[in-house]
Order: sequence, then structure tokens, then C-alpha cells
Amino acid sequence: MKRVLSGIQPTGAIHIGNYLGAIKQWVEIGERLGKDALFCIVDYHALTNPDAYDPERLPQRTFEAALANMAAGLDPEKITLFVQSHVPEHTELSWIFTTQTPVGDLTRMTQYKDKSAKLKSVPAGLLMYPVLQAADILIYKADTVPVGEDQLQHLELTREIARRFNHAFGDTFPEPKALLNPKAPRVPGIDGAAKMSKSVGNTIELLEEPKSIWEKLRAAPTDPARVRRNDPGDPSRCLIFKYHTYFSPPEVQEAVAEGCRTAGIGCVDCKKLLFDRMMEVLGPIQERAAELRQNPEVVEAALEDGARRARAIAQETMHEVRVKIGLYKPY
Ligand code: AQP
Repeated sequence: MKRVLSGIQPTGAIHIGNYLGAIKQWVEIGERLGKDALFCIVDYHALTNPDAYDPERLPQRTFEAALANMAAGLDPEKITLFVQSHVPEHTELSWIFTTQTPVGDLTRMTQYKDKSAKLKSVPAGLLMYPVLQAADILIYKADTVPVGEDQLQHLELTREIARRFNHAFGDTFPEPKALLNPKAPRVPGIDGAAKMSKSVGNTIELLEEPKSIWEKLRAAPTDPARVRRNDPGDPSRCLIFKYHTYFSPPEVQEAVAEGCRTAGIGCVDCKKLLFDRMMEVLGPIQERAAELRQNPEVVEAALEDGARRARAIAQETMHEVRVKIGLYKPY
């Protein structure tokens, strides 16, 4: 692993699915790779969601995404944290890839199918989303992309885009590999049904008030077979147990699993144990977020510095691409 790129959309509050599936790994990678760990708030991607076109809310959400990531442990002194739209080369490279990518490769993307099915009018940008994502990654010649399972198909397309370009114009881009967090590749939402997702509204937010988190846990579904307190349950069918595997140490996981099977612990007590463990992780993140909120200039300066560094690499790649594809007098 030499260079890593990953991104997060400012489409709403960052949730524990984003944290466990992606951000937690970013922090660990950042410790190892330093400035070659590039993390991007992908505001142009957010615009594929019609709700994101809100000139007042978008900058606020972008700031909040940066703040949440910094609070979760991304240290901009060590790594490169920036906003996608501050590096216009992403969209420039994206256009070149768009001209080389068959429409059929894009219409078969599961995320496109799911999201477009919910819209009356589908923006072309939603179809192009994975092409822009390929440009985000390849403009830095990143070889590794830490993501949740939902992004694997897009990453495969990135590899195809890199291959196609290399074949046509000579070796230029690496074929980046996905890096999954094996413990939390797909965190389920608090509804117990879909993947936790900002747009579905089934999230536990990273910076959510503890009281509100508890209310959500209290109302969350458990094993449907446990109708009464004395009914034995099956932890493998319980959302709360799944969350325990993310937040609780092995001995607590074992104790609650055994308690569930034997009806030795009730669901409310099991949820209380989870809540305490969850807050042990989220509490310090929320404290750091509160400090950063008092000092917004720290976040702003970090993003400005990150954009400067990212842009220097992106400009170099774009120059190479312009020369290779034969644009007139590239400079
Ligand atoms: N539930 C999840 N479990 C594991 N990983 C997840 N990720 C998202 N949800 C889960 C990972 O988080 C990173 C950033 O995601 P994103 O915000 O850029 O895009 P997303 O996957 O579209 O996230 P959402 O919350 O589902 O947003 P909306 O609703 O706006 O589409 C990615 O690495 C993603 O895999």
C-alpha cells in the first residue's frame, strides 16, 4: 500500500456505518501512510442527490463532514484532508473517463439502479457518479481504497477504467484494490432492515445526542422470537447483538449471547450494555467535535492546506493525461 484515497459525501450527518465501515480504517491507515493517505469530502458527488442543491446547507454539511472526520481521529497534520470541489482536476479527468466508458457499464451499477428507481427525473450525474469516483481515485494514482461493501462494484469499474486508459495510452494508472473492514463491511440500519444509510434515515449519527441514541436503541428490533422476557432468543437474528460485535469486547459479546439464548438477560438490559459500550467509543469523538466547533478556523485551515497538497499531485497527473491523449499544446 503506497497511496490511499477515500471519500465521504456531505449528504447528511456522518453515521456509525460510515465510521465502522470506512473512517475507522482511514484513521489507522493515516497513521501508517501520513500525507499519502488522502481523504476527501466529495461535495460534487453529493450534488447527484437533488436534495443537496441547497446553497445554504451544502457548505455547512461539508464543514460538518470534515469536523466529524477530524473528531473521529483523522489528523490533518498527518494526512491529507480536503474538499473535492477545491481540486477541479477531479472533474476534468472525469470528463475524459466519461468519453471512454460505455453507458452499459454504468446502467448496470446496482447503486444507480436503486437510487434512480426512487426518482421521477434521474439526473445524468447519478449515472456518471462512478466515473467521477474513478477520477477521484486515479488522479492520485492511489493503489488502495478503503470502503464499505456497497462500493465494491464501483471500485471494480474504476479498475476497468484504469485498464482501458492504460491499454489505449500506455501505462498510467494503477488498478486500485478495495480494503474492507472485515468486522463491519455492511452495518445494518437501526430499522434492522436496510444498510445504514444517510438517505434512508435509519442511522445512529456519530455526533448524535446520547439521549437520542438511547431512544433509537430502545425502540430497535431484536430477535422477533423473543416476544416475552422469558423467551429464549437467537443472537444471530438480533440487530442489537450485531451492534455488540462492533462495540463490545469479546467477553461482553459472549455474556450477552449466552444470556440471550437462555433468557438470562432481557432485551432492554442488553441494549443498556450496548449503549454504555457505544458511548465509550462515541463520547470522546463527541468531545473532540465540541472543541472543534469552538474553533472552526482549525477545520478551515486544515481543508485549505489539504487542497493545496492534493492539487499539486492532481495537476501533475492531469498534465500527463493531457499529453498522452493528445490535447493541443497542454501546459
Ligand atoms: N452501512 C454501512 N456499512 C459500512 N460502510 C458504510 N459506508 C456507508 N454506509 C455504510 C461507507 O462509508 C463510506 C462513505 O460513504 P458515503 O457517505 O460517501 O456514501 P454512501 O455509501 O452512499 O453512504 P450513505 O450513508 O449510504 O449515504 P447516502 O445515503 O447519501 O447514499 C463509504 O466507504 C461507504 O462504503
